[in-house]
Amino acid sequence: MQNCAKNIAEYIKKHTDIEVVTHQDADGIAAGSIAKKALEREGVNATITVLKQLDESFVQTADKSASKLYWFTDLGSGNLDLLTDLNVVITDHHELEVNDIELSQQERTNLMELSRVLTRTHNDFKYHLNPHLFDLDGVNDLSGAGATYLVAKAMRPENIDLSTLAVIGAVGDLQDVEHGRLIGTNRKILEDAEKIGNVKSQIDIRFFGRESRPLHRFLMYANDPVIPGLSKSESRCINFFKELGVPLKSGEHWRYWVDLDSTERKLVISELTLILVNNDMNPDEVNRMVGEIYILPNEQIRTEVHDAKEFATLLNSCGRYGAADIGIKVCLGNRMEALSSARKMLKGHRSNLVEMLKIVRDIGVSELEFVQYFNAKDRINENVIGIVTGMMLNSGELDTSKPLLGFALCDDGKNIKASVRVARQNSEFNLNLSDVMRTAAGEIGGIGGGHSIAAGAQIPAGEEEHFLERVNELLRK
Ligand SMILES: [Mn+2]
Repeated sequence: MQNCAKNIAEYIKKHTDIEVVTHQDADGIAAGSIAKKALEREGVNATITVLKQLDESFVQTADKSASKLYWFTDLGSGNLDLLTDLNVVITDHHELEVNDIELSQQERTNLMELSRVLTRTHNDFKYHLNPHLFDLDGVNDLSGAGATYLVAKAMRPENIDLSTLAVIGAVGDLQDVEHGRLIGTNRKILEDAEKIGNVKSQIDIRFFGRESRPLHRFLMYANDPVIPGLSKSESRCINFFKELGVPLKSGEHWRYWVDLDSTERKLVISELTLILVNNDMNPDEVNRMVGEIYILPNEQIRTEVHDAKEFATLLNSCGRYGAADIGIKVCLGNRMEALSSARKMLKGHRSNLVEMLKIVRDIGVSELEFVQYFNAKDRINENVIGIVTGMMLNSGELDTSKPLLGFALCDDGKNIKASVRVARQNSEFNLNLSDVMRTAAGEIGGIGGGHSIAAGAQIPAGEEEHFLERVNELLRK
């Protein structure tokens, strides 16, 4: 991968007219920011375009001249056939796809092989860095931001400081979840970030909100794992801390997890462990509670940007509300107005998500033999259907052995967005949802793709039932 990154870096340096095109989620925003900053250091003032997904409409209006270079970050690999007329480099981690063609497993392997060959020879996709091309996975090993960082680092050693954004991108794509820590290439990138003192990894409780939620609310929203008797009950969480003798307030102010000293933290963690064990939770589940977390020590404590996970959530909410530019500014170091606008969006995002979960409960989740689903129609926006599907599946309210699929009407009013997720607990799941989505959608004139455990599709409205039947069938197979 390093050689590939070096080739790409050299190729990029031959251009001055560069447009960075990236994905709108946290990983994509981090990836685009890495590219933007690296180019700035080469004296190139690149434009950034942020897309929900890459499709023909972008390519139709794109500049096809040889002097213009497009740097696709966190997208591109899934649409190789669209990009043949453009001068491109791609740093992505999504599965390789060719649109509108249904591939068998054998053909997919061939495509991978072909792409590897093209990467090594003089051809269209010589400048393509993707972990899948190196027999690594794009779920735990490397994110879009990480792939982009490898190229940035090859451009100039001082770009090592951009490793911080690569860690944020990886965590934003939940690449640390399965193992409770970053592994593989991500781990090497983390070492870079630690070496320069930008990130500090430590073992701690992994629930969300260590920096941003008062203690009792922090526990109340814990969902991975759910804590029997405490999750969702504010009063019981308050009592829990009272009984342990851990004060909820310091003077007038609520205390946050980061305010606890190490004795208090250990006390709480061992008590929570006891609760889980007493509720017959399996050891793997119990282990999920504690793991590696990533602190950004140069940022102000008790702000979202002090913790990689919270930083990523901040970026995600910017992206979801069409304000990726604000997220990019925060990535590039703005801690003033951009950060405060981003916070406003995060606040809106959270209350919006709580509303969305209520809507899903109201609609109800139906079951087929191998998949469960809900159809939100126009009640949930297509931009958040994926995150809502993931949250619902991990809420502790559903059977986690089957994937959950959510439908929402697209903004265009003509298509339906489908998002499918496998529960985090379901680590034995070894089917490729990206394949399932692409195949099922392809058969009814739609498109699909993504990752093995989180994927999506866009299909014509009215085809939901057909689509579901096919998904169920493919999962059965
Ligand atoms: Mn990504």
